[in-house]
Amino acid sequence: MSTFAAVMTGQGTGAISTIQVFGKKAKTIIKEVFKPAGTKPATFKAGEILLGQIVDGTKIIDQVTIGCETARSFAINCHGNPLIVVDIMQLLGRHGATLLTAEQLLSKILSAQKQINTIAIEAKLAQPKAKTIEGTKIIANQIDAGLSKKATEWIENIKTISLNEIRSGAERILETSKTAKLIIYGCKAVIAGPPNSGKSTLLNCLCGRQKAIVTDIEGTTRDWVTGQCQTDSLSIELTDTAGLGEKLSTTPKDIVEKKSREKSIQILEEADIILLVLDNGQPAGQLDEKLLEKIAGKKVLTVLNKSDLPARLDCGKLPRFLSDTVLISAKLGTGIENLFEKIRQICSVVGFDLRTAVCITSRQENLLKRLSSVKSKEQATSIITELLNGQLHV
Ligand SMILES: Nc1nc2c(ncn2[C@@H]2O[C@H](COP(=O)(O)OP(=O)(O)O)[C@@H](O)[C@H]2O)c(=O)[nH]1
Ligand SMILES: [Mg+2]
Repeated sequence: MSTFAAVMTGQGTGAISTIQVFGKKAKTIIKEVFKPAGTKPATFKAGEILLGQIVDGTKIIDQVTIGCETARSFAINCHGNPLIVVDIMQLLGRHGATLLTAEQLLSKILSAQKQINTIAIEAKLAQPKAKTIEGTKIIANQIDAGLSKKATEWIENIKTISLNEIRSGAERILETSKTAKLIIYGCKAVIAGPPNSGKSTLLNCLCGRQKAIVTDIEGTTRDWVTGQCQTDSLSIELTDTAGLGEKLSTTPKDIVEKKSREKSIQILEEADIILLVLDNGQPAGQLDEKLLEKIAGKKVLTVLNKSDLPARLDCGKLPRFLSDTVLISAKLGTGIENLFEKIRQICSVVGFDLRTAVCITSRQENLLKRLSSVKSKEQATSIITELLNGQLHV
């Protein structure tokens, strides 16, 4: 195994940055680039913290502390200026360290611990990406329970368990994982609907601040505006896009409008849920057919806005897939808790068992897909073994 270095702290300026050096020659490299403060030579014993300078020959790069974590793992804590960080990384590179990303290095460190399986390593690597506390719990549970436990059980009982049981088990995990992913990585909600129905007002109301411009003039929203909000275990990324429901069916006037529309359609296709905002104070106008076509197969919540005005919209005339409705006033902020509750229901996150087995990486997902149509016990054993102990995809 060679020696690796990576910046473990976030990109950009910070008070302090941490560079991890890990591997067989880590101590040798550290000794070459570190000059301890004071007169005593440094011992680099595990558990020690050393104060000194990172030097390139006679040139001082920065004053640092070094945490000696094990005989082959050291954390250099330097000042957070990115220029200093780059200088130190380049120096380590010249002294023989292979430069990696934080995630790549973490996977090397974790893989070196023989007793932990690949699912556990993937869980540890995914942990910082979770958007909610519940998401972190789902991930953590895959280590001792969840997917690790399920895969181990399959292997232990491979002689007695039926292929059908394995196939349907894998299918169930894939299905449950869709909800788990929303809790872990967040849910993308797109706000669509006719002009002036209150889409931008809703975005501002849900984000708790003025992100999108609101006026009575049609076409006020020219681009797409995003915002973030949270309801219990669900972190929601909202997008208010120009032209969604306003003019998808018409021919674009120019290249800018064409590009803007293409982007709007892409955002729509990637959405987990559509919030279709209609003006409850107006009789039903013609809903854009292209929009309806695009959202027909998706999770849709029809948001009847402007509940503070006399109701004029006849919901009975709406297409069937728009029948899940909630009445709000985005301007007054009323009905918002009901709206959140509906979103949670539609996303199936209510009462989700955080200990259930789910897949959290595309490697796991691909293996489970193969397992769901497995043809023999030998093939099943090989796929499950790969699931537990296969190569990481970092
Ligand atoms: N009475 C009332 N007016 C609203 C409500 N929500 C939005 N509006 C008004 O409707 C107009 C259009 O709102 P806007 O958010 O720009 O609509 P968009 O075109 O769908 O983004 C503005 O004058 C808003 O103040 C509401 O709940 N009640
Ligand atoms: Mg708008």
